[in-house]
Amino acid sequence: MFCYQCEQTAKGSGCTQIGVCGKQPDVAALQDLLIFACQGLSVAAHAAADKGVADAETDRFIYEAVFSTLTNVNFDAVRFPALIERAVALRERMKDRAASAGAALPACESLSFAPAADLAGLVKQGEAHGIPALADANPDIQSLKQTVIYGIKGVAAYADHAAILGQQDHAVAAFIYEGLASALRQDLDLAAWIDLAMRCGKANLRAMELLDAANTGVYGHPVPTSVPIGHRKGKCILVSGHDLKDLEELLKQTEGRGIDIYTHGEMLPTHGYPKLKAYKHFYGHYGTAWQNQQREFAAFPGAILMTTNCIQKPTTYLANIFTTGLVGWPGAVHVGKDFSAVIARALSLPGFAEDEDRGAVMVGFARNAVLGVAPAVIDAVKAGKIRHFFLVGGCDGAKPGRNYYTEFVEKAPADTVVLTLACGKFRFFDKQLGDIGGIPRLLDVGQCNDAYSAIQIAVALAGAFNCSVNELPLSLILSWYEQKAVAILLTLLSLGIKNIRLGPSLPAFLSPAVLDFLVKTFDIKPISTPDEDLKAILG
Ligand code: FSO
Ligand code: SF4
Repeated sequence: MFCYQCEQTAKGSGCTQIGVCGKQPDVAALQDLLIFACQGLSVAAHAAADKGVADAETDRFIYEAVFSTLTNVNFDAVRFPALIERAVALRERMKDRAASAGAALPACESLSFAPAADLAGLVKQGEAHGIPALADANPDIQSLKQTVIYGIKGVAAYADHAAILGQQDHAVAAFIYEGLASALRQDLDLAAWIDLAMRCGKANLRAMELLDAANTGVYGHPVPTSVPIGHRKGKCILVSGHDLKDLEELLKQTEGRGIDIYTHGEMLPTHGYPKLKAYKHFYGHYGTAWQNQQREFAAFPGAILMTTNCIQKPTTYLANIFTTGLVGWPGAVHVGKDFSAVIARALSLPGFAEDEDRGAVMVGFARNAVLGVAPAVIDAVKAGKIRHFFLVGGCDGAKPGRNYYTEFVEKAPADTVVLTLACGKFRFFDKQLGDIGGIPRLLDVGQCNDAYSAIQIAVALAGAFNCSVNELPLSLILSWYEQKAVAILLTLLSLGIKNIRLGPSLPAFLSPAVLDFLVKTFDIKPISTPDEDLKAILG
């Protein structure tokens, strides 16, 4: 196997024996084959799209299939054959539609590839379609190609979340088809790949805009909300991942059953949505970020529902954890949208024996809430009470270097405000940073899925100060882990945002020349130390 799509890749260069995440070689091969099958589908769908052919079912499938290959989503080999077969079936249908519409299809192995009949055969096929076999001879083109493929994985994730709540735009899928089909071509030069990378960022902005419309349209705009981080006596279910619809279903199905619902990881900001917080048994938040789940889930006295990434190998709690949607782990029970089995398990487990008050954290500072107090914020900046804003956000992970983010926030001066989003916030989410004239110094914008909200806040502030986002007293201090972060980074670059500080380490798939291009064009910088970076930013 060879995989270097995430930040924890082995030795900073690539996982070759087994994934650091726990991905087995057979699953790596099946994911590679699924991407190849999706590329065949994309060649046909891209040609068809050029002739005005669009198919919502194919769009929906491409989001799910590509999202299934994202880091920490699906580790269960037996779930992949059906996806590969469906990609090929939809490819055949799309080939017919493209031909009927007068589109010329290229001669390409991906258009005639037939999947093997059994799992072992598929794994063998996947081994022949991985990165080493399909790599471009030019390392810089290879680097940009993988950047675009990984960005597309992030786009697919956001588009899938939005589609689940009824928001779809064929233009997003059309870019995925174009990008995946382009990755099979040998005739594109560096400029063409840079253009594709920037357009991947734009497609992601649209996907995130759809997701923002979906979440706020269905559940209302988040409002500032205090969330207990202790617990109360009684039966309990912990919900993790990112999916709001799964949470809503769980809340509906557990209403009146004497079970409290707790969030874990990226589900924390869901407490701010009016239609979700209305459920009285939606009690509080338990634990921290995904990479601490083995310790935290083992100590949770109820059932656990994992709705998306980031799942890790279940230990003593295998019988308590259930997966739904695209997430999977071999041996963990996978459920649809009927959560009876999760509820039955929760009722059979002891639950919390006592109430425990561990304080609370504030969530709900998404674009609507922050922009609602924009005049006060602008006045505070003009009066010199707020000197600078930091967006300290992104993914968390296990590397010790990630202490940087905790220290950075602790050391940020008292006249600065920290906006945060995604699971990286758990490095400092319970710190009491106080306020500046009633404006909290720590503002939780939401999940990584809410990066659109943070962009809208920055754009609105730039409008109010009549300057560009790059001229605002705002610095972006980002942490990355998986491919949604790659997509967000491409979005920020496609918007011309400069001076981003990125850590804890740079992606293994960036070649020295591509990195040099990013540094020269966008002034992107690796993080150094909190003291040095704060000094460089604040002077
Ligand atoms: Fe974190 Fe995992 Fe949300 Fe990622 S839980 S690492 S960017 O999947 O999606 O922030
Ligand atoms: Fe390695 Fe990350 Fe790939 Fe897992 S997803 S195999 S940790 S590079």
